[in-house]
Amino acid sequence: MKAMDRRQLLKYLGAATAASHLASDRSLADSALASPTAEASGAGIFLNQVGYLPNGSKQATVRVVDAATRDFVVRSMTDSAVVFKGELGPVMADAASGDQTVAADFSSLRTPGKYQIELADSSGKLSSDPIIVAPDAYQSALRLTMCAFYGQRCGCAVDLGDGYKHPLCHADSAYHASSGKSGALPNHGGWHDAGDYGRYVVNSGISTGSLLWAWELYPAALRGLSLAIPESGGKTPDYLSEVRWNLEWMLQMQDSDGGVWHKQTSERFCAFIMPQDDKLTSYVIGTGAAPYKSTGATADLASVMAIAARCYGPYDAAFAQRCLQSARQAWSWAVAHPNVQFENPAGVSTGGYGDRQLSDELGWASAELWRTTGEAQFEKAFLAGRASGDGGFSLAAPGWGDVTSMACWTYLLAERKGDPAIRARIKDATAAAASTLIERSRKNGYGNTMELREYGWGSNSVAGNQSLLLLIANHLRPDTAARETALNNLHYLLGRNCLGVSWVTQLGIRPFQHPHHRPSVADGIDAPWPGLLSGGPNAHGGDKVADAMPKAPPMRMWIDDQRAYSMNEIAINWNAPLVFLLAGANS
Ligand code: 9MR
Ligand code: ZN
Repeated sequence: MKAMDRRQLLKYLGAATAASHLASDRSLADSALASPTAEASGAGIFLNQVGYLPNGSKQATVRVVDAATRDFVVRSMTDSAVVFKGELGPVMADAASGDQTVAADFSSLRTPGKYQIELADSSGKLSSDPIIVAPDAYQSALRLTMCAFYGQRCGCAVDLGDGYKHPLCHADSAYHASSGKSGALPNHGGWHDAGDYGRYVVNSGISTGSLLWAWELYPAALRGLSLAIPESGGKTPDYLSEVRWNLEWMLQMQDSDGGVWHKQTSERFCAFIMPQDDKLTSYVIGTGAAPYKSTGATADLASVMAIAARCYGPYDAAFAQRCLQSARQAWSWAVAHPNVQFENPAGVSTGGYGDRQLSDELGWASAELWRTTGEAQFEKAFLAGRASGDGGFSLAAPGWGDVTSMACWTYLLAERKGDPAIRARIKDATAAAASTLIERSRKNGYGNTMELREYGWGSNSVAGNQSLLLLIANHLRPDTAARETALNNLHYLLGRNCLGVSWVTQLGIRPFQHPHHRPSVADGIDAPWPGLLSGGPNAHGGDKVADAMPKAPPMRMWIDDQRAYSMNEIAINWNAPLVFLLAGANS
């Protein structure tokens, strides 16, 4: 079937197309076209379309039409044998989706294979998408979501294979009047932030920070990861080489006084064109008034460079030293300028990442620098920040605007002593936050950890970052429930949701197709660029398409439409926690 015909047919069915060339052994016959779960309403069985680990918990959500249905079976797709018989859980009213749901738990099915859930209700027989149980179920997902960062590279030619490529882009850069400097500069590199071609230090900070944390926590899962990038084959692992591409750009955003400019973007967003066709000047943009650099960008750079100094030491000592030096200078600048907030200067309308609360960024920088160097001045600064208010001990999942928990966790993860009382409080607060999330997951029909108000812009990254919290909790105090709950969010993102969609391009049976992502729209290829996480449901509005949608329960406030940037954009800080989660799942 031609790609266009398939798309039209699936649109009719209310489903997204299965990506052809990465769909491995899953033919169209056993995917979207045949699946009853392709519908957004009515009876259906929803599960992780990528698969499950043999020893992990395994639950599917069944959307009920007939509450009298109590039993289900799992059948092997190899020889049709029934391998598991189970009883459905109690009927739940799931507020996030508005659905009546029951859970089908088949955790005790541990034998690798390909299966299907079957059940019969008054409307007839219902069977699920194919279920893969395999020890390496998440290997290719990890690779794909990390390769996506290579696809976001700016300032060089990119080739992901299968036609996903572009030549050198954004080679013309200059200081914007708002930066306090003028003239051209050779500032290339970094990752395009999202569906736009801007590069933003604050968002680069949380993204590279969580990726490097994954490296520190899960080296076994990441050391051997082969990404087919230009640096492959050298002595540095591909994973670190990819992250370094963005770090090198960040370093160039630092002024000689240690401060860091907030972003490098054009003055406005360009049209839906390929990056090499975007001829708008890429400006280093500042606050428009002295000191021109922002506290958020500077402190975030300090944090990330302090982490990088630890990670790259074994592979490139000179680079690690450069990172540490840059972190120290940035920290001093941020301490001297603790509250320079960023707002777009006149004539600039690209993304803001304008944080109003900057003490957590400073705390993170201090804690990372202490962890790397052991110097008392950094610990003192971190502890001083803990002394105010509740001391920041009600820990939440991190995000680009709130890195309190990163600061606290790094203090705890440090291989040096630290204040025992503070350490104990952080440990307890993390365990408390984790148990709240575990409880929520149990009560949610689709098993994720979000509460209703968290379905906002980039909600899928909230799920991802809550998993990061759960995995850190499990690392600090081994807790199977925390790990399993972290994976529940992975199941949600990859298909166990009320729309039956996989929110990662080219992954799973019904991956979404129309990200707000300029290369995916402009490249003339039907399927979008691979490995990209959609922002996900957003009940708060934020773009014309979203604002025009009829109100529905929050998980339903999503549409596979490239124009809906508040619901269906992709972004590096959304992929990063997903990579972290997949690294944890593979460990
Ligand atoms: O991820 C950001 C989200 O938290 C904000 O609510 C939103 C509006 O300010 O901006 C998001 O970030 C966007 C950035 O400003 C520009 N590049 C695309 C980002 C993702 O939509
Ligand atoms: Zn570019």
